[in-house]
Amino acid sequence: MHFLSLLASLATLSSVALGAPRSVSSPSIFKRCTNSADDRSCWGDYDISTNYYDEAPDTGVTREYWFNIVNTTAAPDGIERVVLSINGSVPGPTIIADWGDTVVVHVTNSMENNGSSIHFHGIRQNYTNQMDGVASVTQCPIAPGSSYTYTWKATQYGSSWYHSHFYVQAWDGVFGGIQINGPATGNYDEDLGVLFLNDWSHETADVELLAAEASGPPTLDNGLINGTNTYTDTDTDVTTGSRFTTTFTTGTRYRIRLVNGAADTHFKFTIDNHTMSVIATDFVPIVPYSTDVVSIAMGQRYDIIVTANATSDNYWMRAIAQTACSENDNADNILGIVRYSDAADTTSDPTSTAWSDASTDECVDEDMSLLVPYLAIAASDSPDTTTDFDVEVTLDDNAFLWEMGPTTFVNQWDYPTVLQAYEGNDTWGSSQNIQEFATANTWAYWVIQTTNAVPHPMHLHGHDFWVLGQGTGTYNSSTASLSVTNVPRRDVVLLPASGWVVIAFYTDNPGAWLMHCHIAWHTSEGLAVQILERESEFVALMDGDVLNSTCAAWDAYVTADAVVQDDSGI
Ligand SMILES: *[C@@H]1O[C@H](CO)[C@@H](O)[C@H](O)[C@H]1NC(C)=O
Ligand SMILES: *[C@@H]1O[C@H](CO)[C@@H](O)[C@H](O)[C@H]1NC(C)=O
Ligand SMILES: *[C@@H]1O[C@H](CO)[C@@H](O)[C@H](O)[C@H]1NC(C)=O
Ligand SMILES: *[C@@H]1O[C@H](CO)[C@@H](O)[C@H](O)[C@H]1NC(C)=O
Ligand SMILES: *[C@@H]1O[C@H](CO)[C@@H](O)[C@H](O)[C@H]1NC(C)=O
Ligand SMILES: *[C@@H]1O[C@H](CO)[C@@H](O)[C@H](O)[C@H]1NC(C)=O
Ligand SMILES: *[C@@H]1O[C@H](CO)[C@@H](O)[C@H](O)[C@H]1NC(C)=O
Ligand SMILES: *[C@@H]1O[C@H](CO)[C@@H](O)[C@H](O)[C@H]1NC(C)=O
Ligand SMILES: *[C@@H]1O[C@H](CO)[C@@H](O)[C@H](O)[C@H]1NC(C)=O
Ligand SMILES: *[C@@H]1O[C@H](CO)[C@@H](O)[C@H](O)[C@H]1NC(C)=O
Ligand SMILES: [Cu+2]
Repeated sequence: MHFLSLLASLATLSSVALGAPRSVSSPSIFKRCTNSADDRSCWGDYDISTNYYDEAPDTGVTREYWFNIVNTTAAPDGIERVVLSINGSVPGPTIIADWGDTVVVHVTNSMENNGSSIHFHGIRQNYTNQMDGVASVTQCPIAPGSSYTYTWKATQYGSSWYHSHFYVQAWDGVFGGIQINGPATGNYDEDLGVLFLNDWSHETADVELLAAEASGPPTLDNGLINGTNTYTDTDTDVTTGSRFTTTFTTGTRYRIRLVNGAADTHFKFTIDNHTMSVIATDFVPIVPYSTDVVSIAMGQRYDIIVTANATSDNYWMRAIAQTACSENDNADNILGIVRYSDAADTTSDPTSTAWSDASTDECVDEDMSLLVPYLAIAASDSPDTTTDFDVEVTLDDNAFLWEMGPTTFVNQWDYPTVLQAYEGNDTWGSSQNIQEFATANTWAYWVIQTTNAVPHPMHLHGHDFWVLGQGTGTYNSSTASLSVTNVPRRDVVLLPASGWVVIAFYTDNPGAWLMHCHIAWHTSEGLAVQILERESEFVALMDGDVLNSTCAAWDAYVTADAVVQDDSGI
């Protein structure tokens, strides 16, 4: 069935059922159902079957946040260092909204020596490209002392994060959670919120980037669970910091929203003696499946429900850094603690052991066959366009650079894609890696492959994509097994080491949208392309005053401080 006719039939069905258009808010007595611990599938006039690509509630509610990006110091694992952060905390404040709310975030850059921008990862930005927060693509960087207001509608629900999209600043601490309340495919009693899995260095990210450019991925010092962990100095044997700890009450079902916010670490997440039910991949609710361990690539999210049904005791929660694709000095010691409220001992460290299936060290996605979207939507089996991309590493002047398809991506901070489009300058530079899609509502297939033994978590802005296939070895279109029928939909997929992935997306959102590898160093080293989707339509939607004034402030800062751009711009 064609995508649009599927949408149309869903819309018809539901308006028949309701007897009134959805946009008219009705008294609660006419609502379909009430969301409760024993029925998380419903959401007032909407529910888990609503096609959220097509419609969303209109709550009329605005959630307003003020973010101040500051340069300060912090000691997440007891070792003090410079951090760049939102309001001094790492992770920053969580954005919490309901499905259908409007979110407004006023960002002020109070740092002295860096520009900034805030990207709301996975948020579709439906017809609001200028709110996507990518320096050099959707805006000029926010200059020190300047502000930028991001406004977007939560047309999806679920879990994600926001982070700086300027330089490697996100991995110095400029990030935080996004929780959008809505229906779910599994029932739970308590929502514990976003739980960040990060890697962490005792040097700032710019120092690690220089190391990565010169000699490949650096070995990071540690990892954090929701911004905290311990660290043992091997020279002095002194342990600093503390573990993330949460308390369980027997019988309670907890929802946890896992986010991999690492610079360069693939994690396996597991809680000793507890099985989890996985209910969402990125912003897509799925048919729940049970597992002891979930494999999570950078930028990905998995929502899980954990039932407190083990013997009352203390248990380790583990974010195991997979050394098959990066090095960490503390790979097996990135731990949190789950304490049962009625355990005999509520202060000692757990003595629990990991599930045996958590011990395989590998950088892979969860098995595609497990990630079945609850809302079944087939991709077209006859794409309007198919594009092939080879992902390769190159050496330029002894510095590592990456390319995806055409060449190494470089965009200019002071001349973002949207400004170039706004000025009607269609002379795109070759390093801008422009992929143009001028026509609305077409299907694009992208075949992305690599012969390097390095996996890359590929993230697309402005869209969920369908994962048609994923494998290792050389991609062969006549033998690869691809499917369009209710395959995983998400916004980050792992391109396997020495392997391939085929994705499909639908051109339903005008804008300049990035697709890039989410490994911090690879983003900076140019592993990206950008989609120019329905240019004349997005130009017509742009706010020229905001565009111009942000760039004018940036230009003044660059001139005064002699700022030189030395990365890809994103
Ligand atoms: C996305 O924006 C378009 C254009 O304004 C609108 O027609 C459509 O309903 C929006 N989609 C959702 C899910 O709100
Ligand atoms: C962040 O700090 C600003 C003041 O600099 C304050 O107005 C705002 O409420 C804080 N925001 C949050 C989310 O804590
Ligand atoms: C943060 O402050 C340190 C000094 O404490 C300074 O060296 C560094 O340049 C500052 N970084 C930014 C981004 O302003
Ligand atoms: C950002 O600030 C750091 C210091 O905190 C500095 O090393 C780096 O060069 C700055 N980057 C840019 C692009 O301004
Ligand atoms: C993780 O930290 C964020 C930000 O402080 C907070 O909102 C969230 O609730 C924490 N998650 C858990 C599971 O405690
Ligand atoms: C946890 O599970 C292990 C087997 O994986 C079992 O030996 C152990 O007794 C369990 N611990 C508790 C406290 O139930
Ligand atoms: C605990 O609950 C999970 C999820 O419902 C289930 O898979 C598991 O078998 C239960 N374990 C015990 C020990 O009852
Ligand atoms: C048009 O854009 C290209 C690529 O960004 C740039 O090199 C060129 O200077 C621009 N032309 C004008 C007239 O601004
Ligand atoms: C792809 O597979 C077909 C069928 O097995 C084979 O004939 C063809 O040589 C393969 N192509 C490549 C490039 O390996
Ligand atoms: C923005 O600046 C351009 C010149 O770069 C000018 O043509 C345009 O009118 C300005 N737009 C607004 C809304 O000020
Ligand atoms: Cu990469």
